[in-house]
Amino acid sequence: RRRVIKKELEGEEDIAVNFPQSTADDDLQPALEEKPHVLFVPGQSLNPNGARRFYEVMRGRRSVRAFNPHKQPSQEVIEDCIRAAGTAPSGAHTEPWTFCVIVDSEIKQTVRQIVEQEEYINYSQRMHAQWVTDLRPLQTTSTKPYLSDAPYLILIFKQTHGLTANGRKKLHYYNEISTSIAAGMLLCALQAAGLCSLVTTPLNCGPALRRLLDRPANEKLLILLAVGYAAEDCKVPDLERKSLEDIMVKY
Ligand code: IYR
Repeated sequence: RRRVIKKELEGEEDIAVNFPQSTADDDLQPALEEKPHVLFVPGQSLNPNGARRFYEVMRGRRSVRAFNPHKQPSQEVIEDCIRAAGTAPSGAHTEPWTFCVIVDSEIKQTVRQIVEQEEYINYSQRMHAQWVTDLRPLQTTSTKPYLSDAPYLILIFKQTHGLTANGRKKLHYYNEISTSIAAGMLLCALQAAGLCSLVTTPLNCGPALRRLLDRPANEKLLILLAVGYAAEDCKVPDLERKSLEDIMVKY
């Protein structure tokens, strides 16, 4: 029976079938406090025309790789954006994310060194020729000035598990999906605040960056964001986006 479940779940078997420790049924407790539900109160919207206005904001977002190092967004704005990200839904409401905000120049410089060193190997050895070729229109290289120029770096870690009050392993279901959703919401909030951002997923840099920031072993780097205002002469690729007809199928 177990094997059947495994086969049907395709890759989700770990969370569905493999419990971290055998727990006698009588001392099973939910990680969340079990209490009566409360009446749902609808939140604020951007209406009238909320969806259109939100789309108009988001369509202006571009991945920016040249930042103005002299124009500093306020810490409060960054904090509100991370608050917004922290409202993301998560598996069993485990909130399995950590947002590390780096403003210190020396730490940014060290992040840049770590990433550039790995990216040099990525571009020259680890990424196959087709991959490097596909990136040519974006003009990316292993040199990453934005990692030291951007006023903020936000390193988003997924927590693969947590700890309960009594020191047991707390399962973080769908931690990667949950943290990715939160990351997407952070990108929206940054755009709404008039800030530019760049998503990077530095290949092979996770462990070194985790150690640099003293994060525990249950935290794995998911995404590294550079955040700030674009440099005056910032250029971006001349991209087009798929039309609604190309991304939506109606039934
Ligand atoms: N991480 C590398 C390479 C890279 C990969 C993809 I896929 C991109 O869309 C962009 C870059 C870098 O940051 O240069």
